[in-house]
Amino acid sequence: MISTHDLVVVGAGFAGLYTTVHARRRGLDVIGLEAADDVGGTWFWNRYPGARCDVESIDYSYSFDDDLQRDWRWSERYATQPEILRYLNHVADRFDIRRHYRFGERVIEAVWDDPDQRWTLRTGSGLEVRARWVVMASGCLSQPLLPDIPGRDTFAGRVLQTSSWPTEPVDLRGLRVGVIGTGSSGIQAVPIIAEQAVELVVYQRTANYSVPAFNRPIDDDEWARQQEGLAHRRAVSWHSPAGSPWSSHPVPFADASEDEREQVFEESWTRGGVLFAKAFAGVTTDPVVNDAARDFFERKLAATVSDPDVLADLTPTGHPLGTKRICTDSGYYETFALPHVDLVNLRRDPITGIEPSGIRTASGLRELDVIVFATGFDAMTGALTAIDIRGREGRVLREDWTRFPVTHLGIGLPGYPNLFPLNGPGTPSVLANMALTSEQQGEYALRLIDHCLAHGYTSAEAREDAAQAWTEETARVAAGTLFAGADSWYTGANIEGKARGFLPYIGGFRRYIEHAEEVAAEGYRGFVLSRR
Ligand code: NA7
Repeated sequence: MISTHDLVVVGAGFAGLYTTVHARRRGLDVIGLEAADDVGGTWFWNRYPGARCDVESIDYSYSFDDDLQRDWRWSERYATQPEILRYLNHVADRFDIRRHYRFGERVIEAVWDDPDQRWTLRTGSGLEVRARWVVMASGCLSQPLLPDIPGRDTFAGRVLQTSSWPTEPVDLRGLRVGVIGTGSSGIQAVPIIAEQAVELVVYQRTANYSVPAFNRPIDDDEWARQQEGLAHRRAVSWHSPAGSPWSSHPVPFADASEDEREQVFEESWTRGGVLFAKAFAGVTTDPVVNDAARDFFERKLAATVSDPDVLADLTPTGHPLGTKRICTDSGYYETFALPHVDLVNLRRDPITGIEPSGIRTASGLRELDVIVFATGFDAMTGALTAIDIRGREGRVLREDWTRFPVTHLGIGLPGYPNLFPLNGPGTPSVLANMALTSEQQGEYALRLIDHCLAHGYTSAEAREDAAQAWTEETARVAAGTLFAGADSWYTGANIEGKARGFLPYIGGFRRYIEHAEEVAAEGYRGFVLSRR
């Protein structure tokens, strides 16, 4: 039997849980649909060894409830996947939100009924729900990519994917393991897999920039200091370009002396991981500053990797530092000094196929017991285009988006009334702290719904021209950076045939909020609000 609700929230990760909690607080009849068997989103699926967030735990957590912030004690500076999953479970229990979700329900179809002004969603199991409003909190990196390597399905050993790692423990002790992919997931998993495997072969297509996390436990003193400064830290984060309290060195690179530059790079380096890209303001916009950061990185790498051939293979070329997300590692480069670990540079020695006994590259066959695919995602758009979304007048989202996703602030899609993606193309999302972007996005969608309910509107749909203008603005700000020139999942380049263009909004979290608030203050400018 089909059930009818005010709102459907698709997804039970950071954004979905926030939206469901706050929809309930408003008294909306909300149903959540989640493909996984439980809450957690990204942190439910990506439970590979070494999985850890690259944003500090104190920042990568909800800010909306002071008691929650005080009661939840993070144990490490960068939280592991199990700890973040425990946190999201705690949030679900604390706000009694699980009962509003149907788990194990993957949405496969969403159809707009214009006369009724409602969506009907259908899941793989055949469950159907109707609702006036739909929030798609289905994730930016949730549609895994499994490359179509010839013979992939003939492998006789075990195949694992970092993005859908089994829930039961995986024992790799004594096994020969191949890891394909050296993005954040591969780079985090490799050192841990190396501790178990008897042989480990890392297949690298593109060398990435990775900076040590300098992770550490948070002791009681540090925790007390963090709690004391938390209100200020949150306020700074909400007004920052990336939703975290860190900013670049106040003196421009050009005005800094050689010594000062070296000191600033060293300090940002020891701050850890992605924060290195913030050393100076111009790291990802000015080639001169970028080159200086790259030079510093290369010196650190050379001091870590002694074998000159391995060092050459691990040295990134072809994309400026920071234009693919800098990886945050714990002992990645050091792993290649171990006698049972080999690096295969696929640019020189490409994979020709997978066979029952292992992976064959141009230079020969490596026999393996396990292949781990750490090969990334159909980012930003994949979770939406995986669903057959049919809007007004028969529009089909996955067809519209073959050209490029055109959105008004990411939230509004012309042709698809009342369907609000969170953290989608045209939002800061993956370039900022997703815990805060999820709060901002969820709240914004709910306020738009509040506005409609208060005025008796039955639909809110982005206008074509507003969406076109925002998409052009997103491209314009990206063009002022070094990002647009790099092949990455930010630009759709990791998927053959995917429309190319910079997907997230890189103008900054705060600037995005200002744009969005202006739109709201003008009665949701750029949206057509109508009554039926
Ligand atoms: P990423 O960052 O997209 O990394 C995927 C990796 O897999 C990357 O090294 C790819 O090389 C590699 N890849 C993809 N397809 C192939 C094939 N066919 N052959 C060889 N290698 C391949 O995904 P992650 O899961 O690591 O991280 C995603 C985000 O999660 C990360 O940025 C954080 O924000 C959290 P390529 O670079 O495309 O040459």
